[in-house]
Amino acid sequence: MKSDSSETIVAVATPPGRGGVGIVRVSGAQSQAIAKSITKKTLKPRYTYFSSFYNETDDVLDQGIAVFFNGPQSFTGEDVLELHAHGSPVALDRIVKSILKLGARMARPGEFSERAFLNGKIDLAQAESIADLIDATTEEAAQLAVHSLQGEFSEKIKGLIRALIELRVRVEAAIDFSEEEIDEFEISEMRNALKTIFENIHSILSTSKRGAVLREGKSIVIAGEPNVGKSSLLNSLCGKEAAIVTAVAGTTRDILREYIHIEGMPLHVIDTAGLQSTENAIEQEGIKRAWKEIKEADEILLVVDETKHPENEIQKIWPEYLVNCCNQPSSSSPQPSSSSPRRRGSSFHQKSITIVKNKIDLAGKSAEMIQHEDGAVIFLSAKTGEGLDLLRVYLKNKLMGTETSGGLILARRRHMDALERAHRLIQSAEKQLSDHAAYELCAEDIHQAQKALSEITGEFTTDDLLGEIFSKFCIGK
Ligand SMILES: Nc1nc2c(ncn2[C@@H]2O[C@H](COP(=O)(O)OP(=O)(O)OP(=O)(O)O)[C@@H](O)[C@H]2O)c(=O)[nH]1
Ligand SMILES: [Mg+2]
Repeated sequence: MKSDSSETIVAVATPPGRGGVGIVRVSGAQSQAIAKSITKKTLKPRYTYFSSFYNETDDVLDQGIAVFFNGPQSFTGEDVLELHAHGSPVALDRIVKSILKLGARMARPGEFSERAFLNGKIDLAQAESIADLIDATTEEAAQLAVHSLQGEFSEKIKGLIRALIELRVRVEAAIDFSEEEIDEFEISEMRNALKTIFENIHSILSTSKRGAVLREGKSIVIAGEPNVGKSSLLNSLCGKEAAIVTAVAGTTRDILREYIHIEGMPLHVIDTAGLQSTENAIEQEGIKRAWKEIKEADEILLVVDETKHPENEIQKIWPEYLVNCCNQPSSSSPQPSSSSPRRRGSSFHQKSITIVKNKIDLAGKSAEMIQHEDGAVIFLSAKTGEGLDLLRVYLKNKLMGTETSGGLILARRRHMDALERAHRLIQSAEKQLSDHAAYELCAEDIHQAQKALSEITGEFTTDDLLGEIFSKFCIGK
């Protein structure tokens, strides 16, 4: 696959708006001729020239630095011209218009990166990491994106693909022999190889899943009865008075969303209306919306007023949750929770709830965390801030693990889908080999697993997939 460099493309590569410098980027066969027209100079590749930028009627549009890169030694692998002008949207627009008149066309979103991929300068996972680096909102996410851009993630995938190809050759060699003719040792070697690959995929998947949290963030809903301090907790977590806090029960009606970071982990924190039976139509609507958020959240912080609810068990504090979210009977059912410990353990894993016992300053208690098999109970005061650090550390460890983010992979959903598919196929290949001695089917599973992994780096892709990936980039990338 190669890009069609006969079509020369142009776009402003710097963000819209005013700034010190604005860069116009051109890629394709006409780049050199365009450079000559705009600067009235013959640019030696990879040298910087201070120059005026002219239009077709020889008016000077701006002045700045011009650099010409000759393909394939350029970002896209084609001839590339960069004009570093002043960051004036109007001046940049005039330069782009002149270049369009010289025969270039406007670049589509992500087309520079797409050309770099098609010309083999970077693989697909690296191209995606450019977008991830640009979109990163935390230092950790930016660092992981740079690791992927440098090819660390791609190397892991390519290593797996090489191992799969090697194994497939061995399995295919066995197809032509009868079962008795195949050496036991050879079979056990193949099985071991499958096991190793399976474990490697598993480990990459697990670091990808944790890394994905850094890309996408998790959603945390703060729920509970009115007046327990939900909005106060939101405000303390995000460090500003985002939500209205009053002593009146039923203050919050609308859903309020704030984006925060805990040690580099992005979180969407959502404050909701207090849950209670009410005749008030506005509050009813707020409560309906609150339940919708509760059902969709990754995590729930159930806030409880410690001065009113000394219990720590969710069945006693929030029986409605069981009915609404877990299809379990509430604690008023004939089975008391204390007599059914097994049911307790299994039902709550459907949704992750952390109980926050608030207002410890009024209850005269100290900050504390109690860990249960179903989750944790954290005692804090949203008002004084005591115990908030316990909650932060707990959330960070729960959602991302206790290790540093260094070894994680900033994976995208499509990477994880491909890894999961490959994982299942390797499991099936192992079954074909061990249970049925079906070498042909085993080889086919290995082949499909190899194809799934090749989708990540882009060795095996469809035009639709490429279109979908690059269309999400901005113009100029
Ligand atoms: N002493 C003390 N008061 C608190 C604490 N947290 C909240 N409050 C007070 O409790 C009252 C209700 O707080 P909010 O944060 O508005 O409670 P809410 O759960 O959002 O209430 P609704 O929006 O009505 O559902 C306010 O007067 C807060 O100042 C706390 O930790 N200690
Ligand atoms: Mg509130």
